[in-house]
Amino acid sequence: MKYLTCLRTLLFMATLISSAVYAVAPTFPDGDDGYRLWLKYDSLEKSQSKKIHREIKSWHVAGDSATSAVIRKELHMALEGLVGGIAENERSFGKRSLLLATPEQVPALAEHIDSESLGDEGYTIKNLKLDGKALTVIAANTDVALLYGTFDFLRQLQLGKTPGELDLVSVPRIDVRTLNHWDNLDRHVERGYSGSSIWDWHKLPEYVYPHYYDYARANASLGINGTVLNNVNANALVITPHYLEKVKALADVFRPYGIKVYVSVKFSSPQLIGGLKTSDPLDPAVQQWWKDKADEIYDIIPDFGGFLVKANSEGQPGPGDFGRTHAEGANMLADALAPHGGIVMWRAFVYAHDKNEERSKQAYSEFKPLDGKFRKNILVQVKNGPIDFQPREPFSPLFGATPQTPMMMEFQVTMEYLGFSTHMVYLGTMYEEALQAETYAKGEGSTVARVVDGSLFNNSISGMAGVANIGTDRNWTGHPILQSNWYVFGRMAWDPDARADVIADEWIRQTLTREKKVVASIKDMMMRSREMTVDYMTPLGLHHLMATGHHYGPGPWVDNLGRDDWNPTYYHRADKNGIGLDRSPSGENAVEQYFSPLKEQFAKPETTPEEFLLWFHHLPWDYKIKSTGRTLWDELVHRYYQGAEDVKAMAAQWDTLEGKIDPLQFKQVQMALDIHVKEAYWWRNACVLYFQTFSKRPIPDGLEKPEGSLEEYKAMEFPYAPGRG
Ligand code: BDP
Repeated sequence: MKYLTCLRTLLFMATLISSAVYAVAPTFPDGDDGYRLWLKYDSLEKSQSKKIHREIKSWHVAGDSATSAVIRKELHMALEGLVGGIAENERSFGKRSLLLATPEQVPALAEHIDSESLGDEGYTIKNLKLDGKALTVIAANTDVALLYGTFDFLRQLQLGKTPGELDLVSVPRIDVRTLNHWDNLDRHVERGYSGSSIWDWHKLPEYVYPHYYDYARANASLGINGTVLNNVNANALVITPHYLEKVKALADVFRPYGIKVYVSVKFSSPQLIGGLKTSDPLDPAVQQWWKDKADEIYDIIPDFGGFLVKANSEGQPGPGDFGRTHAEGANMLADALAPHGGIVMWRAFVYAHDKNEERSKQAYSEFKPLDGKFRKNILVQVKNGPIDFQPREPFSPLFGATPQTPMMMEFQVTMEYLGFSTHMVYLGTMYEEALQAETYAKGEGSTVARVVDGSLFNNSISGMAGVANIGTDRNWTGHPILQSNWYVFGRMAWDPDARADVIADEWIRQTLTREKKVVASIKDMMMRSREMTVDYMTPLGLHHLMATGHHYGPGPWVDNLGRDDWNPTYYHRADKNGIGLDRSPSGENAVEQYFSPLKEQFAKPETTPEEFLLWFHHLPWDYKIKSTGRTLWDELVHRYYQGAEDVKAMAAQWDTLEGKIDPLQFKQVQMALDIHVKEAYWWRNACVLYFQTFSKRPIPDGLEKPEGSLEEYKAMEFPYAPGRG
């Protein structure tokens, strides 16, 4: 008995201890890990679900291609999740069913749709009667377009619609809609902040991960139809037989999803892997080598997309090494690919070593004179701004300047210059700003969007590329909200006139919550987030103030790099008189590259939009800022402070969402915001303290002193910051 009591006491104490341990043990919320992206298909509200069941009794996919199989699988999964499942009718379509078909598969459809205007990728979703049966129809000319229609249909359901209400036509405005992966063959991702490369090159071609399929689904859901698998700073090996087998394995996975594979090639490949003595594009042996290489590639991958090329830029080889032009280099590759239907995306991100021209002007100087000299299967790929993916830049003056050469837009989706994957910055507003900018190339209405979609100059091909932010992180992009940048890129590549707020809204409702107030709050944060970033990093048109190499954090003081135009001091030009880079006619005259009336507007500080003031002008510290009446110095400081405070307020706003969205997603964003706030203040303090050494003016009244000392900030080093080039 005594023994038993003793045992009981012991057991009791053990329970107490273990529950105490349990109580204090740190816990981490369970929840949604973000892997499903915006394709979650969680159950819809009862009333909506009932209505859907009333409207659709069964569904039928008429085709029998690999793509049709993908559509079936997606519909099964999605309808199961959204409304508890709807039966597939494998043989035909009955009354009140959802029918997915091309007019070839169901000829009676022909009179109901305008096939010609849909092209190969457009689709329509509408309600109509066929053989006396009321149907909801997703119709298109190809199975891939039907897949796009399927994803739109599912998106509409998730946005609260029911099939009976749908009546839409959607045709992509841009032909080539690609992601660019800056992924190396060793799986390091240049400027990648979401883990390693999702391509496991070593295990390919035999080992194919499920995430390759989910990657394809996600892209197809946005209409992205191409992927460039490897870094623009290319490794020549990617087109050797060993790697082509691996590329083929990925192409096979992606084909049913309408996604073509492309690779970045090194211009000197004939020498590096071909054993030739030169890579001169006018040398017949070199031309033959590329032709043979193209034949070899298309033998293995018949629908291979083509090449992306970074040439004569940042140390990469190119035609310039042999005294040839970019057009001569690009044409040689285009000629090799043309018989197979392939294209060349030739980058205009060039700034030559030997040129003494201000950097923002060089791409235009190089490419404008080549207009009309490129083959028909070439797109020149231009970054949105004339420098390099900065938080804010005016649009590149190449847009609109080359009527005979299609300019393909290149956006950065990964956040190299925008705080990596811990700053919560929605880039939709930045993309929209660039695409909606007026070039005035053919008078008013000549927006960048119309240059890029080819409609302004009637180009026969058009394209948009996004440098991917995707990696092996479970949530793909390292930060739940940054998935929206992949999403908005894809949606704007489909429709360059789409609006950032509409897209943010639809992304939130599919990914995070459908609760109105919560949606509104998250959208509000997303929509303001990029402007805050501009404020705490590079307000008033400042740019390229990031630290050296990794670009993590502020480094406005850096002035010792190999090239003048790699130094932040080159860009801000702060001195005792003022700050900013004079690109007006009295300075570098970069404004001359823009059409009137922009060139006149940008020529004078009074008519330059404030957000570009220091991009185009070097102004005295006492210069009066029109919108606020403050001096330039006071305004600069105010903006730095405002940006940091806005981020802090955003973090507090996020905190109010606890319990209102998935706990794990909430927590992940909250933790990232802790870093974001800290780093916004770091940017603010470091930049203000540094610029103060020139302005010699006090921190404006009412603002606290920046914490820390400039010396401390300058001494900070981050040898292991991710994503290095
Ligand atoms: C710069 C990046 C560098 C890229 C380069 C490019 O820092 O890693 O290689 O752009 O676009 O912004 O080629």
